Amino acid sequence: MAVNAVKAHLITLKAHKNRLARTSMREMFAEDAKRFKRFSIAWDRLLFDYSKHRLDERSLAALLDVAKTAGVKARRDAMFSGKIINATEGRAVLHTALRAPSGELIEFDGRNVMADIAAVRRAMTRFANAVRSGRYKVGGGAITDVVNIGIGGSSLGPAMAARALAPWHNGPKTHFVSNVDAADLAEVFKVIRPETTLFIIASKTFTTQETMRNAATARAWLRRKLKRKDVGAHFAALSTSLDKTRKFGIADERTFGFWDWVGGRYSVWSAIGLSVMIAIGPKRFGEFLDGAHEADTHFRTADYGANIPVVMALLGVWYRNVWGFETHAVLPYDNRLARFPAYLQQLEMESNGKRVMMDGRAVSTDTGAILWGEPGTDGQHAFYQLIHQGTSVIPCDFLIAAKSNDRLSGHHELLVANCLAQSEALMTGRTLGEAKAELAAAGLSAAEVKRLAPHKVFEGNRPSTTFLYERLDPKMLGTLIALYEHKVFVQGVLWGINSFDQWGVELGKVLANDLIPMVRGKKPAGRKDASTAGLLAAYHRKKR
Ligand code: G6Q
Repeated sequence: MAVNAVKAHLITLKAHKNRLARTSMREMFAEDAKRFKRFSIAWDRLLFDYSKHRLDERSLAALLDVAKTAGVKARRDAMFSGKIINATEGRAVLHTALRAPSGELIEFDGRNVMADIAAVRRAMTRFANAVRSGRYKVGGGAITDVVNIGIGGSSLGPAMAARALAPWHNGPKTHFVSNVDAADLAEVFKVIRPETTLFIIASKTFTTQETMRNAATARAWLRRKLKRKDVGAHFAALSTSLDKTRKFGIADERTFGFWDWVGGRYSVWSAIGLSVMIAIGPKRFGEFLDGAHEADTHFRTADYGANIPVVMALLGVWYRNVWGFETHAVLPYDNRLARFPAYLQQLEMESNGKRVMMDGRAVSTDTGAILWGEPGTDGQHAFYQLIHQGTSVIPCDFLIAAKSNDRLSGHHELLVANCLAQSEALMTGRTLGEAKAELAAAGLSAAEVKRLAPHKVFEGNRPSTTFLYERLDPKMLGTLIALYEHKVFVQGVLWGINSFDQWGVELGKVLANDLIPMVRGKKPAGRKDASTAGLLAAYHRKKR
């Protein structure tokens, strides 16, 4: 029977919350000179500072107890060793094998999966090198542009990573098309030349409606622009479904496989990463994998109290289930991590947006938080107002590099100062007395001070974590992603849910297929609800 370990500890955790509700972080920092040291983990190239949380040693110990009693270790070992932990789909969950050293023995179904992984990696490397060097030639010569066509897990990872690792790009330009909205592909068509473009069709199942539509449109576009016999060489495929890639007309030697034990949102480490490998080269792609493997080792070996993903998971549970905060913001002070929040949105919300436990019973506590975010400093000039003074408390993750990847002087110090200032302001706030004193010092009349002071008060005591890393390079990116992956995993175990299925996306797909003939005007709305039928009728009227 599935267990919700958080639920089992809720009374104890709430008692800690009630105790802590009477004090503020500001006071806790004043009382404890060692607070920063006590509540931060200095690991390898990364400092994880979680001292600005509503947490003391006793409440942290209570949270660590949840992890200890939830069976995290057993389930972690089951995942790493290839047990079928994705029970609703009958699958193992082995994305960690994709970044493990090739000498390791990891078995699934009586096969050493490491040999299969190495074979695909070699094929990807050969192809990536040939494309990058210009040895792979199409009608127009060497490839200048690579377009990854895929959606969800077959797009977000490579698109996010390609953007994050732009300073390492020394291959063809990369583009990502995911949306079935023609606008997505149309904009890319404007900037590529058919003669020198490679389309990578990334789809595990090779049936996804949006991807198949975009792939067919790309093929038709090439057929119009090139000689028909030349078109095939402009396609590669990333898929587990060889019969379907063949049917589409993509040669086996340009089809790179993966396995059903790689979940879509965990697939950037597999063949799905090919566009990134082509952009930055196999060596740098290897460093990306190494960074993730280091996080895997950390997750497997560090004590829970010094284990970054375990602490991340517990903080998430602490706020979601005990304090009742519904959302969580990820705020990278790293412009190239602009798509990181969107990537994490899928990772966390698709994995842990569940309402039943493994055994089908209702989960009885809240699960995955609503994750959102944008890069700082832009966000500061937009939505941070609500984070500072709104009525909702939003725990934040700040991410910042010590070293910039860009040589333009005078920027990075400002970026760092802004990042640190935000977490400081959220934590310390500004009391009414301080607000009044500041206004008085600025020369305002007593009446004006009284009128304006309430607006200038910052409640403070608002929680945040800061990830301070050396530099955003391929290895660091791999590490950061894997830390969040394991956070999600731990939370899934704590809530007793399956983080590796996504049935919630099915119904919309089924209904979209049902609606297509009605949208095309080939079938009446039939027994659709009045709103859907009304919208369809209005659509048909308006498009005339
Ligand atoms: C991820 C999901 C989902 C999936 C896409 C694309 O975990 O399963 O986002 O990646 O629906 O699926 P295909 O790769 O099969 O086209």
